Amino acid sequence: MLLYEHPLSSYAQKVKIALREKGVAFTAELPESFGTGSQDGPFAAANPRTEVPVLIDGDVTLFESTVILEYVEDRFPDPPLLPREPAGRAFARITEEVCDTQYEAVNWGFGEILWFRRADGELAAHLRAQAAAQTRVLQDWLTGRLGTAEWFGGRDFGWADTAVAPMVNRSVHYGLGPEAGSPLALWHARVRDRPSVAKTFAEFDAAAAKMAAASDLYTTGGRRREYRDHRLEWMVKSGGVEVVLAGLRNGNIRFPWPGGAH
Ligand SMILES: N[C@@H](CCC(=O)N[C@@H](CS)C(=O)NCC(=O)O)C(=O)O
Repeated sequence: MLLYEHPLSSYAQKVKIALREKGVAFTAELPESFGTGSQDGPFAAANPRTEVPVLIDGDVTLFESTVILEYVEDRFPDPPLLPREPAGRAFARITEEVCDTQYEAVNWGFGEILWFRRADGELAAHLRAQAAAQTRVLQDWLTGRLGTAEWFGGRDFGWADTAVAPMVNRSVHYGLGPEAGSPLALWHARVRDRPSVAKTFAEFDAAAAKMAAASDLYTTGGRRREYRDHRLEWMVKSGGVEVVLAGLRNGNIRFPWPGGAH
């Protein structure tokens, strides 16, 4: 199996944790054209949205991390990540949905300031504060869903843990982790000890250490960050519309396919 991915992508991390939990071998590859939006080459042929993750399993080519996770669960049912009973399955999917949309957007927004230096001075401070406040709201929401259980799935590690892990871990990386000793901090300590997660987080750490150099590709190197749906919404609602306008003026942001170039 081939997985097009980027080690910093929370969506890709979710899929890698699932594959590793199930003991499925795969080759991870960073697409050569990643971040360009180019519609040429094998990556765009596999996913016209030119987003990672993409899973290629023989004749089957899939994109969208949730669809990939569902395929992996169907194709390799043991050990299962989704609980058996309908309410538990729906609960896990809601946790994943909020992580993939709201939580991921906050993390992305913080990264636009920290890694991609999209703002400085007062605007940067404002956007960082917005991200910090929203992170707290989301971590409180997750804490409520965890309750007194060991895992988001209850007694067993599962689907929701796979989705939450990259989100909370990235907050920890940003210095916005849950309070020490809190149920969510204790869950994070448990989750990062799992071999599937430890390997995935080690790959994240190695890539994060190189981000200062990589971000120059987007300021001077001709790459364009994709501003889309929840992420674009986050930037606008949090007070960063000027970041979007500057990105358009400077030609270093793009919108999704089709017709994403401007
Ligand atoms: N809804 C998609 C989102 C995937 C996504 O946005 N991936 C980002 C990386 S985290 C990406 O590949 N962006 C393309 C780019 O920045 O050029 C999923 O769940 O797979």
